[in-house]
Amino acid sequence: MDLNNHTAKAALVTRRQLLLGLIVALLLLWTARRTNLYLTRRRFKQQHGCRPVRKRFRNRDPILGLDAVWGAVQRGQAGTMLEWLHWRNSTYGPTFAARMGLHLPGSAGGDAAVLATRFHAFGHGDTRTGSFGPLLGRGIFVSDGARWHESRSLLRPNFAREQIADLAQLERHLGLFLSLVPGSGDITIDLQTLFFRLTIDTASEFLFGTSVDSLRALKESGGLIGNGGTKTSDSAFAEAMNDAQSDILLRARLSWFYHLQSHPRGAAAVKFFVDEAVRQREALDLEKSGSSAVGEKYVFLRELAKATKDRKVIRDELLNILLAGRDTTASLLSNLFFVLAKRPDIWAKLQAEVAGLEGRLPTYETLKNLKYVKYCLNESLRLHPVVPLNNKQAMEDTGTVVAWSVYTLHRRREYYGDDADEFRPERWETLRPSWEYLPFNGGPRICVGQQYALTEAAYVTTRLIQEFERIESRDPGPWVESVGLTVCSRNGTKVGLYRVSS
Ligand code: HEM
Ligand SMILES: *[C@@H]1O[C@H](CO)[C@@H](O)[C@H](O)[C@H]1NC(C)=O
Ligand SMILES: *[C@@H]1O[C@H](CO)[C@@H](O)[C@H](O)[C@H]1NC(C)=O
Ligand SMILES: CC(=O)N[C@H]1CO[C@H](CO)[C@@H](O)[C@@H]1O
Repeated sequence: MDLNNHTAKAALVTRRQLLLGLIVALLLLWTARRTNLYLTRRRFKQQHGCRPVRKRFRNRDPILGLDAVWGAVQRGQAGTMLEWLHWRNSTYGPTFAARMGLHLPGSAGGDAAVLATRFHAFGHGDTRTGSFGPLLGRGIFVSDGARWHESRSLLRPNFAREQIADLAQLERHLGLFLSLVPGSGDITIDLQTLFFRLTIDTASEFLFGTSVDSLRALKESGGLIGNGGTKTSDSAFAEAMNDAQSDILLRARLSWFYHLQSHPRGAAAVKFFVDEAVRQREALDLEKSGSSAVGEKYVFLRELAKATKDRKVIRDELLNILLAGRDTTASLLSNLFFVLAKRPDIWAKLQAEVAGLEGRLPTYETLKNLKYVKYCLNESLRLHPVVPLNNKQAMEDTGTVVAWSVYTLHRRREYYGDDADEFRPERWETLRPSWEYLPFNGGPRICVGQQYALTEAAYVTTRLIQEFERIESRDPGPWVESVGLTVCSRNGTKVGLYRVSS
């Protein structure tokens, strides 16, 4: 009995000592790591002559920065997140440090070092794999280094000039689009819904060789009838895509807390995509058409399936590129038409320019001459950049996350003048910006779809101007952001369109 008690006490003492030892060891380890990081950062600053970030956002929660995470989620829902970040710039100056769920984002600035000159030193690190990983796996958006390089090389030939210049398939989808728009102005429609379908239809055909044909599905289900464009039915594909995206978003905002968030809808959506990818792969095996014939189109999906048998890799890559191809161009068009519907003066100038085509369908070459159309696209991407926020993580040494707001950068008065907050396409007559205009990012990871996107947006804009003589906004309020993976209009693009009377 006594002996037992004694051993129990001894065990207790050793356990206590063990625990204490463990705590001391952890503290030492932590101190060593902090010291090492501190020294690395100091050496880096000396080598590169860095000036300190003087301004620091005053977090109410200085340790985890939960106030900033909560602020972002709340303002995201209210449609005022970008303005909030913008306000932080005017209070704290263009570069500042802040805590946000263990990450340290700053704000707008000249990002040439992060994007170009010191490209290899920065990557996406773990800032993306966490939130994007479950949907996007290891595709082009999420990967760095050799993996990224491989993805990019496989994708690039799809965007060769002669492939982009082939506008016939775009016109086919646009025909369906037009057939869904009532031409008698008094019916209000939401152009944004239609733009999202148009771009997924064209991007899937352009990259996979087969269109998901969501506009056709909409048409067959009875179309988009009046009253602000209520969705009557939705194709499974578009629905799954939406689900999966809201899931990524929530987790991107929650920063590392994404671990706590379950995502049943996202998982279901992923399964849908895996099935689709597998089916495509099997069809390819059946065809057995080894090498593509000379002059045949480069179809990313086919080349990818040739390059790998790994279904997970195929899945990841397809999802990445679909995500990139759908929302971006659709958001640009939605934002632009939201403004056009309220600006008859700009609409009239566009009409005057497009009249030069004398009713012919635009071609890749004739589109190039439509300067004012391009000014409008550039101006929309400046004032309402569809990818408004971005970040990278230092891979080599300091581990710091650098985040910047393109939205804020594009509104800086020292670059764009006192009317920076106004939509004024004419400013592009003289504007030649470099690192202060980054709608497509810059450096080696610049958007691979830039020319394709601008061509598609210019084509669609031109065609709508040819088809409709008047556009009327049915939205009394100003443009309000909806920050998803891209930024579009929170209230959609509610308009009445009057067909040209022939
Ligand atoms: C107005 C339309 C578009 C805008 C504003 C835009 C913008 C951007 C931006 C800012 C990035 C960099 C994102 C990052 O930090 O990783 C990016 C990357 C990318 N974009 Fe676009 N994009 C547009 C359209 C498209 C389209 C239509 C496609 C494909 C069909 C596409 C494919 C890609 C791909 C694959 C990347 C990743 C490139 C890489 O990491 O090497 N984009 N885009
Ligand atoms: C639109 O912006 C791009 C990128 O800065 C620029 O190269 C181009 O010249 C601009 N287009 C027009 C028509 O101003
Ligand atoms: C959104 O659009 C509807 C018309 O469809 C309009 O009644 C409403 O006021 C708009 N909301 C805002 C915030 O502008
Ligand atoms: C858009 C905007 O307000 N940018 C401001 C950010 O902060 C710097 C420094 O205070 C100003 O010069 C910019 O105009």
